[in-house]
Amino acid sequence: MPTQTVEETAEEIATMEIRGAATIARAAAEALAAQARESDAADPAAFRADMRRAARRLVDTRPTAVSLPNALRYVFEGMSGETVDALESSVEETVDTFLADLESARDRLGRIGANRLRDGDVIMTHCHSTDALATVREAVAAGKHIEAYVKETRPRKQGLITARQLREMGVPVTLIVDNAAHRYLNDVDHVVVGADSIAADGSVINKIGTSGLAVSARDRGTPIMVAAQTLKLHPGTLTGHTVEIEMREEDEVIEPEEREEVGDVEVHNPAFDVTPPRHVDAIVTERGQFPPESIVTLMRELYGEVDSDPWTEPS
Ligand code: RUB
Repeated sequence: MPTQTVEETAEEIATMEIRGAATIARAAAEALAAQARESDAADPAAFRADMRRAARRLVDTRPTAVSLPNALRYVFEGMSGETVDALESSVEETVDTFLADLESARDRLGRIGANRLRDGDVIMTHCHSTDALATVREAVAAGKHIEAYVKETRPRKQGLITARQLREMGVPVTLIVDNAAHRYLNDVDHVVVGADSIAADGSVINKIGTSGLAVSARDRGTPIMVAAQTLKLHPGTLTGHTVEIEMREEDEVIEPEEREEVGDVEVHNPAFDVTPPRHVDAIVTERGQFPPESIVTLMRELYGEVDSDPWTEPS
């Protein structure tokens, strides 16, 4: 297991060297394990306080992907013991289980999502999602020929990562700028995207531009599949909390020299948007596929009502 510190991981999540909801969750859990291993706490209370501090640092990095707090909560639920050694082992074991679950959920979800894809289908993607790509990987593994239109995904161009990974699977790829999506949707059988969070009403929070793509897909009659393991379900939305949309730096949108030429304008750079459930055909999870409106039942079963975080107590 890598021994990256909490601070290093937090920095890399904030700067998006580590990005994508599932990858962020994995890195955060690994960072908690590293914190546990390296703890020099003198007693269990000090150990728990260190873990709470570490979790707060990690959760403060980016606000939108609920997979991050869900991963931390999973580790805190598994933390038990009356001595520092016992606590440390429990964290390490819980993190190992979490990482194994994460992978098997993605693979299972991939197999379920692949059932929706037929031999010869053309998909369109937005951003880069490991869960969305898992569905294509499984479809290809089942011998289906899949082709893809890949949206570039301004401003960070995660579409290039998707394009490369699809090519590695042998999928023919056509890269398009975001504005060309509507133009090509007539040739597309499925829009396939991931999610950072899914709200109790079935709204999907994903990379900015997903909602526009979903509206265009509806207009063209193209089904939209959201591939999201249950780690992306946002239990806070059961009790009325909203999902915070991250606003990022304007430098991602406009270079400082361009900025000087343009003059005095505001630049807004929201990283995510909300796609209402009526624009989504299916949410595919490792527990099966769901119409968005029914996802609340699964959310309640898996998480119950979560109204406080185990790392919020002062230390
Ligand atoms: C990534 C993004 C992805 C989801 C799902 O945004 O919106 O679609 O996180 O990814 P960013 P995964 O690049 O800003 O982190 O399926 O890998 O969890």
